[in-house]
Amino acid sequence: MLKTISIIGLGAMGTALANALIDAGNRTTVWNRTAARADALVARGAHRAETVGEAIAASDLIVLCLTDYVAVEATLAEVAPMLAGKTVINLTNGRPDEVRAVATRLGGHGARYLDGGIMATPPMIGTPDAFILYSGSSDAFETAQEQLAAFGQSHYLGEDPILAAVSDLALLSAMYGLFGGYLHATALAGSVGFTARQFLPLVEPWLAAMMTALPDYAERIDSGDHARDVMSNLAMQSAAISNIVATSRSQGIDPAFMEPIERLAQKRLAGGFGSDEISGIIKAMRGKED
Ligand code: FVH
Repeated sequence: MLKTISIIGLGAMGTALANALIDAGNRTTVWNRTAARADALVARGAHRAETVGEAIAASDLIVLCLTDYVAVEATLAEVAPMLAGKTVINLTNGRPDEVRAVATRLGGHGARYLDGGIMATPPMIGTPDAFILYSGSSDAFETAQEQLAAFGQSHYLGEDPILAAVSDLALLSAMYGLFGGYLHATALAGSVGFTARQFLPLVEPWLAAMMTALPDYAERIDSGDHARDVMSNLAMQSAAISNIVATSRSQGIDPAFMEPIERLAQKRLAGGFGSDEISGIIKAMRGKED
């Protein structure tokens, strides 16, 4: 059983993680490039490491939470050999090529590497709504599982270290699609005088109702059958999408957010799939038309 944990990176998220570990009774060592960001945690009982090397030496379990992998590389450049025999959990957002490079390099130094994707905002950490995706060394996950429970629900996805990062980016893609759609809709409604507050009681229940379509879309995507029991065919939806793009332009709203979906819908229409559900657009996204 691991006795201490070191957190490297005390931005908004790293601070939330460190607070959750302290709340759960863990002996927690903290380090941040800008040292003052550790002050409040030290006041709550964390041990301040003066250097990254000191943070690594203090614990068998090292958690990294930095802006990006450039920061990870910069932080570990001098101290990577010190990670031999340690468990490293990297909760920094990154691309699969970056994850593989770091996993390979740290593995070469004898560290057990677990990559993670945090599906929560800082205030959610430590609540049942927070979940964290992990992939990489199953030994590392099993060893650290008890401590990781302080952050929220843990989902271990498998030995391939890129699984968590790609799943994290996929979920963020869904989130940015939602946010982008909401912002475009609010701009368009604003062009005829609605404030965002006035528009909210319309857009919020509409999005919630449309979310109920996802299980049906998932069935269609996995079966490849987008033609059965169609309620809202693509030809009809494509006409509406083009109306959105044209009306955005005429109302002085940049249609950039909606143009890609218009292009994909038209590609499917040109392929003869106008009577399918809109879920069939995924085939155009995958570049694997029927
Ligand atoms: N905050 C959020 O809502 C999201 C939720 C989902 C997960 N993300 C990911 O978490 C990583 C860290 O995000 P963050 O919110 O803590 O970010 P910041 O508050 O901006 O803090 C950044 C920390 O990174 C340190 N840092 C940056 N560059 C370097 C470097 N070259 N060398 C050493 N440290 C570096 C920075 O240090 P300092 O500026 O205070 O000295 C902060 O500790 C991130 O991957 C999100 O995608 C958060």
